[in-house]
Amino acid sequence: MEMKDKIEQVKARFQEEMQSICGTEELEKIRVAYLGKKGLITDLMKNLKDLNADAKREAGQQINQLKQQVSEFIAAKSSELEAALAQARLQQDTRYDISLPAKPVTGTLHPITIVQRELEDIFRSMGFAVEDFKEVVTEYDNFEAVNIPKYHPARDMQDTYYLDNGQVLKTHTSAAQNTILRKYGAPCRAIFPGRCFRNEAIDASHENTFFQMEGIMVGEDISISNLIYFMKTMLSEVFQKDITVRLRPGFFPFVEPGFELDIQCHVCGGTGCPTCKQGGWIELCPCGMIHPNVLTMAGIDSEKYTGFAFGLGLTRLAMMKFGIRDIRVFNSGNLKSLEQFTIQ
Ligand code: FA5
Repeated sequence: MEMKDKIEQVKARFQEEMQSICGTEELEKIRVAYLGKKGLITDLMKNLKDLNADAKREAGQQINQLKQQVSEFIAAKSSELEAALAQARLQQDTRYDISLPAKPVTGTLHPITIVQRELEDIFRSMGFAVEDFKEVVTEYDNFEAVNIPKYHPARDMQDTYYLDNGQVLKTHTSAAQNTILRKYGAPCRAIFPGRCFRNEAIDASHENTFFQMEGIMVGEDISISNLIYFMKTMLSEVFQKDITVRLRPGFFPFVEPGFELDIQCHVCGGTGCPTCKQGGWIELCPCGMIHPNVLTMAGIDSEKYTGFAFGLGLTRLAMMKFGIRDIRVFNSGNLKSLEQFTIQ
């Protein structure tokens, strides 16, 4: 048989065989049968050596052409089969459905996070913005901006951690007052929960790392009645019942007048226990009318505007809400204790 005919024969056979291909494995077998080391096209190449120069050139070109056609055809068929396979897999595969809602995350929230979020919701519903603030702050923000000048004895009220760079670990959330007042101007209402640090001796109700939640409201006619209203609303929402509170005069350089709001100890019901140091009351929320100096330092006209501020002891509130007797539980990292609290 002439070389030309042999080539045509291989070509016709390939075209016929390709008609019935329906799988990638079959296609691979065909590829090996034609293009492999012992394949039909490779065989044709080997036969070239028996031809004279002219015939060799002509047949060589034809074989190369055939080889190229076969390679291209196989590549195209291979992509087609793979696409069909992927499509079939997608249709059968029921493992992924991106429209399904995510499974609930396992684990529990820390009791302070639970109370903090609850308070944020309560205050948001009363029109307060919720703000976050740094834990490392300047002395100015922590003291001067809230009317506690350098060398003022009031600095000793909070045993402060000083850093080498002159900054301090925030001793109270009041450190954010100046920044928040400047950010919103007057009128405004905002709360800003945060972690505070004091170099204190630790006992059942004192930690060196604890949480507070500051709140401020500034406007043209804000008075002590507004303050009492918001405190009462907040506490009755948190405890879902009327709770006994008392208001005592309290001194804080950044409020005038200043008060201490105590709540009756929830752990012992007011009879006295280590949590309330046998007194029956827990100091929970100092508050008062913002000192005019603080407003002025934040660029607010203190002749026109008044406001109240409070510094809720968030950690202590969580103790009362969940009946936790010892504050050290919160930072203990003891999951057995911490896992049991849920939103009520
Ligand atoms: C202050 O920190 C004031 N900045 C609060 C304030 C804000 C007053 C705005 C007026 C206006 P005091 O040091 O009392 O105040 O702390 C406030 C609350 O934080 C306390 O009532 C208490 O509930 C909580 N607290 C204070 N120290 C600790 C501590 N070591 N461990 C746990 N809670 C604490």
